[in-house]
Amino acid sequence: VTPLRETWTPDTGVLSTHETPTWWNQAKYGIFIHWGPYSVPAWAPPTSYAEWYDWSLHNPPDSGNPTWDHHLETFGKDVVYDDFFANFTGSKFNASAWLDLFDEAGAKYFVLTTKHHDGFALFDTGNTSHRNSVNLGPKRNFLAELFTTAKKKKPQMHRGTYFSLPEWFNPDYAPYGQDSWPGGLAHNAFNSSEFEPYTGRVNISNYLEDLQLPQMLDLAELYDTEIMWCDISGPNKTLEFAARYYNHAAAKGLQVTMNDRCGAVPDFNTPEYATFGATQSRKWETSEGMDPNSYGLNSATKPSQYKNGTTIIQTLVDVVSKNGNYLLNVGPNAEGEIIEPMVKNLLDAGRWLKYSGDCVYETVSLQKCTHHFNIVLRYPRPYTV
Ligand code: FUL
Repeated sequence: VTPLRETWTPDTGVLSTHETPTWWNQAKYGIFIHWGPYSVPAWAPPTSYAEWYDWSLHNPPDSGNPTWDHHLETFGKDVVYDDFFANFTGSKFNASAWLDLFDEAGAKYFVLTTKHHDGFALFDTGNTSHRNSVNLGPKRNFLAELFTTAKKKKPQMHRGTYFSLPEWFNPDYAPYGQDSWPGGLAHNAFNSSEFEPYTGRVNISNYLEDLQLPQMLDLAELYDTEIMWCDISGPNKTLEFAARYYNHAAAKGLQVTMNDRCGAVPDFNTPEYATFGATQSRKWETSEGMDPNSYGLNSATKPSQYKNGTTIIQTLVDVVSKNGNYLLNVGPNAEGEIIEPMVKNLLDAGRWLKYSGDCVYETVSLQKCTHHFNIVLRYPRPYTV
């Protein structure tokens, strides 16, 4: 348990004494949501992530690349990635409906992609960048809507934020070299002498100080995120961030946590589409899509390929038995709906959790639940038992 401290300082030794909170250790099951302009094309070849559409389109920038071919056929060569912002409407986004679903599914927390590698934020990024859903496209602050509704309607549901430290094609990130397009702007995939726009960029002098850190601090201090779920790591100001985050949390009486992709002082590790062979002494969390290969919605995947209720429960039980949490991802469509087959699978798993949830939540030992787990592992439709 994290020692009580009045003040956290940006010091590795101090910050590494921070640990995952009890609520997170006990929660076991969360819903991850990958939603952004990539939900418009919603496409990837097998084994690629659909939320990587922008990257895949440019790598290699030539025919023979399945995303390039798909794009040409479906949208034509004049459509660039930023054109998708206009079609990312969120017109059917309903925070209450999402939260009711997560609750019925038996999840105890959720983590929303507040900004993926494409740099498009689902919250107001103020004067650090105008590349967000408040200035562009839907003109809505989806993070605020979801968090405010959650605080009001489902106060017991914990709230987390995924945040990509790099922005792939932002020229302001290019000096750091890592996980960005060399030199900054993307060459047009169909005409390499042209560059694509990086819509919403504002004049800043230092990506880390003027964009990355202030955006992370807003998630902590304006939105009270309880899970800072960073991605990619790389150049960062995470020591400064963590000290401010933990001080803010202490002042507000919140117990918060940070994953291992913020670049420093992680509370927990995050294997992806992977599990451990044996129980780990330190708490961990695995994430994966309900889609077998993607977090973002991929229209090329057949719903019959999704993890069904039984598979979800089997995975959850396996992960929990090894001291992990399970962060299961759904990819809503561009209008903001979680599509029917995903809803069904979540609810099927939720029915089993209503019956046997006491063998999952808050557990430290699985002994008393062997019977329930045998049911899960032996019968194809355990939730009807
Ligand atoms: C990865 C990302 O590159 C994926 O798109 C996804 O967000 C996953 C959770 O983390 O590193």
